[in-house]
Amino acid sequence: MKPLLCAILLGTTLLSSPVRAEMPMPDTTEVQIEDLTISGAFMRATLPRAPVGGGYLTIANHGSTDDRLLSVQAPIGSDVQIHEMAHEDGVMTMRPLPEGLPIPAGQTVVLEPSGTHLMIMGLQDRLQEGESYELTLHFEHAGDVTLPFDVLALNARSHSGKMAPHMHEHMTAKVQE
Ligand SMILES: [Cu+2]
Repeated sequence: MKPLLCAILLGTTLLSSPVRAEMPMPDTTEVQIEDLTISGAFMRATLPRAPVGGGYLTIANHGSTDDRLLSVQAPIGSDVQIHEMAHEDGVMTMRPLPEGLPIPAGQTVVLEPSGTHLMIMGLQDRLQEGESYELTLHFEHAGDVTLPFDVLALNARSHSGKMAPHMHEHMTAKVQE
């Protein structure tokens, strides 16, 4: 529903020539870069010919300096946008954050279905459950980090199996809002 809405709103084209990077599931999806801990990264599987896919992760900033997720690159899309959800005339819509996503000092930012998310535009191939793709995140202060995003079920809500218990609690709380 939301990826479709996104496609309608933003209008994307399908590219041919699939470039697929299949790799074994990593032992852990928790990655540390400078003061940031990144965990629970996943994408949702897509239907055939879906032009966009959703990516989700949790970013904790343990430092005393605000950071910002400036941009993201994916090997399977023409572009990755950082989207936030907003109410407009009583309808939930998504819109890009052109200045990036703030990761305030001492806070944890959760990108999740129905919330802020990564939108992989111009998907070159269907995202199939069980695959994993490496996405590169560019942070203003922490720099660049490349980490695997496992492709989970079409309706997956979190990568809970690999998340720290307190993260899972946090996400559950958010989902119930
Ligand atoms: Cu979106």
